[in-house]
Amino acid sequence: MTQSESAYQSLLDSLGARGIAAASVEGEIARLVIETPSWGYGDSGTRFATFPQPGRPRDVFERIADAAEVQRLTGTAPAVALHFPWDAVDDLGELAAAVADAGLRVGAVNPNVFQDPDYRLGSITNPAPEVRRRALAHLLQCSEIARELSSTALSLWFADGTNYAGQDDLRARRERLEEALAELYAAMPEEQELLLEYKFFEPAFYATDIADWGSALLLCIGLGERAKVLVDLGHHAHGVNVEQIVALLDREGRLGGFHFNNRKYADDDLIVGSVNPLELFLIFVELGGGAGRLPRLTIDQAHNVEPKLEAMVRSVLNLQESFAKALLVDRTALLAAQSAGDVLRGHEILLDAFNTDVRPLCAKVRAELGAAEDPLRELRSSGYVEQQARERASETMQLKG
Ligand code: RM4
Ligand code: MN
Ligand code: MN
Repeated sequence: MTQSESAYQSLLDSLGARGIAAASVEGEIARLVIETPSWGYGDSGTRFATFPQPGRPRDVFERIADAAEVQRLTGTAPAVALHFPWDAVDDLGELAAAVADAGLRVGAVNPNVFQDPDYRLGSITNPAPEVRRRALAHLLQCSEIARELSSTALSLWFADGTNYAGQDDLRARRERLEEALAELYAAMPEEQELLLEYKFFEPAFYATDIADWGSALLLCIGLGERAKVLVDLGHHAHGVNVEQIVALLDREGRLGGFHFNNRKYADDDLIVGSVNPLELFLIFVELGGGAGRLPRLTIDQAHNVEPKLEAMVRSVLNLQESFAKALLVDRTALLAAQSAGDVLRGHEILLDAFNTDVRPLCAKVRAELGAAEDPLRELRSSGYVEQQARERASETMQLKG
């Protein structure tokens, strides 16, 4: 028996002793779908510096090639989220064909109304009607792009907000927001969801127009059933119980999806699960088991000093492992402990699942999917990054950061 076979066998034995059927857990892991972000592959930096990495993609086609490599290695990342105009091309048909040829599909389409100089005082909340119209026109155009690329979600994040009390009227800004979103929602085709992301600060430092889940949820309820809240793990104040927010939104049928990343301080956009793996596990526990129940799971990270492809692969693996651990929770015993009012037994049941080393199980699933048993080792030995470094030598533009 090889080392990995014996690791797998001893995990099977211990799961068997706990009454867990490995086959059904493996089936669910195999069905997990993670969207990787096109913008997570390109150059990014902090506001202090950008350090271009050898081999980083220079355009959307090269970003798609890298996303396909992550899918080849993990078998769990078949969708790529796009950001416009960062990913803008002359011919959308050509882009759609490139995505399909790479064995991928387009995930959420993300408009960008935060970089143009016109948006200094906001986009759809801007006091100037002509700026609001321009921002709305871009959102409408992105919905059209999403339709042409067979994407089923328009994922919105607004940098809108104010830096000083008195800078603008908070209620007027809310009205402008509602008005623009209603017009957008009315124009969106049936198959598209409108995902609304919140963030409590940055770049606005006094009042962000969509600062928290409650603010986003109110807007979604006003819009209609296809409007849902998107939870970015880096967008809360310290101490906020994110898994509780997840449970609540899910219960209301308004959990549209995630932007996965991790943070120690603010919106750090570090590798998901790298700082607080327990929180990530508890989020998957709240999502309640099977892959079929999961909302859209997108990575939203900026890899500034870490090797980009390794970082993306590590992120997918962390998500796969957290999800696998959540599948191991003994729900019957948990319910019994909770009904009996046994405070620490329920906690212990969660820790039993969290502390299980599921790596052999995930490796087995990846091998069965035709992906790599050990994706990081395979990436390092494949020479892919070195080859791209030779082929992609010229300058590029900076994306997120
Ligand atoms: C924001 C937010 C958005 C992302 C931008 C670039 O903090 O997370 O989702 O598109 O960054
Ligand atoms: Mn985000
Ligand atoms: Mn963010």
